Amino acid sequence: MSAECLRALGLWDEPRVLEPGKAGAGDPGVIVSENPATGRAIAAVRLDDAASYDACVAGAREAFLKWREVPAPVRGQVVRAIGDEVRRLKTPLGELVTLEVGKIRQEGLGEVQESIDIADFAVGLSRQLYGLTMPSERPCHRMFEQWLPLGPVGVISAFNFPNAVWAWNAMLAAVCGDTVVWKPSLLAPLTAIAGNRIADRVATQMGHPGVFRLVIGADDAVGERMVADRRLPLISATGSCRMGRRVGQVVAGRLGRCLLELGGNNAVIVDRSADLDLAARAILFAAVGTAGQRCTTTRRLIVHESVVEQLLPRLVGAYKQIRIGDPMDERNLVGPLINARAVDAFLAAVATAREQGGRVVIGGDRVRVPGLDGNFVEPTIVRAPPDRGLPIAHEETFAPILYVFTFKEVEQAVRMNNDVDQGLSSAIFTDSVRSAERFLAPAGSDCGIANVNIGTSGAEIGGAFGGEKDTGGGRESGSDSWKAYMRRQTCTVNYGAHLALAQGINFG
Ligand code: UN1
Repeated sequence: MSAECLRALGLWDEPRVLEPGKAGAGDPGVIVSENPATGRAIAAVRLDDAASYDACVAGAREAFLKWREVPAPVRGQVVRAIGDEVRRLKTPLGELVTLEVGKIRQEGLGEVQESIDIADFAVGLSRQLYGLTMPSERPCHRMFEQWLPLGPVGVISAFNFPNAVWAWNAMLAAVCGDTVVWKPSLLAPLTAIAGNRIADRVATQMGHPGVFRLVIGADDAVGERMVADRRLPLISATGSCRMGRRVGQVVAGRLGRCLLELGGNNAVIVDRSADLDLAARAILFAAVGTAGQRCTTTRRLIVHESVVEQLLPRLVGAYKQIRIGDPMDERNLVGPLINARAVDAFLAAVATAREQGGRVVIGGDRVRVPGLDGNFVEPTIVRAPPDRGLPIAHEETFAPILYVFTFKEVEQAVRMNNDVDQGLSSAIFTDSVRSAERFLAPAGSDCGIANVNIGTSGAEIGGAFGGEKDTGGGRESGSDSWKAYMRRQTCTVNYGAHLALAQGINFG
């Protein structure tokens, strides 16, 4: 399978992709991409250095000077053709995601669908980059705003959505008239090469080379240069809060623009009136899907004390039926964590939870899958001690651990929802209009995403995606997120023969 999807995507034709055995052992200019389900090498990838980074950004700048002059609907046609090509290659690309980052095949395909969806969205958007017209206070004056291309955009992406998050940025940036310099996670370089190759090949065939660019390198060689680079007016970065703080500070230091999509510590509130079957199914997907490695994963469950003894057994029953193993095997719902470090972080969090008085209801250990030397762990539920906090639940551990708390009044549940540093996604399960509306009111959830009777993960591309507080404040994907990729210009035209000053000033 490995060879098949790599071949279908043309990866062996890429000069920077090497057979794993052919890479010089210990060569610091090369990384090996490993399959997290088997621990085996898939291929080796040659890294960029300072010089190739520089050439890449210079090329992106040059391409930008031409691309910005292409009419937006024509840019949209290029994005449309890219979306069509991704549709054609959906299966191998989805399987490559599974192979390289270990998410189950259904989710690998779902991720590629998300990229197709945002391409479709961007095509429509290419005819809707609307500005406003304002009435001028002066006679014979017209005042309006227009949105203009911004420049080459730097995109930094994480391992867990190695195709879709780039697509959210790249497809919008492209219709907005920007070129893209993409620095993917070093844990998913092959998916990045495949995704960028499709976009670049299609755009080049249509006469627009150099719009989509890739730099693969370590943070010190490439990442730091990129965030400090004044040729990139916008840096859009997805990853940890620690990474985002660094990016935010450096970009602010050069007065650049940042779009930050950082950690989440998302909660589901289950109210006393909730449909518990619906809630249990949604919690299962949101807490266990992608082996708990989405930024939108449900990490905390806040349950009304009158229903917790009904809900928990249902969840435990469902957890017991989950099959863990090879993510390519469609019978499995949970694949591996990304690497051994993630397994260590999982085990450490479970141990800390125990020390802090948490009770492990199910799971808590690593899993040995016969025949596979992968990073598998058990989806885990930890019950917080009654009337005491569980400090570890304030941290985002990128693994399938769900901490369970109880509440008496919905206001208290909302306070608990908000009582973490991050503010990405949140949800309430309830059949009470009053509870649902309290959750959505100004004193309700403080997150960028607030759902009713839907889990915290699996957002559609049509809405703006992102969160508040330590999540970084950025919004990507749908709604009017495109505005981050353009510069706004306010224009006033005097078509009269007199110079009229605003604010009624009479100047001589
Ligand atoms: C992420 O985990 O970084 O809402 C993105 C979701 C997906 C995107 C997640 N559509 O879960």
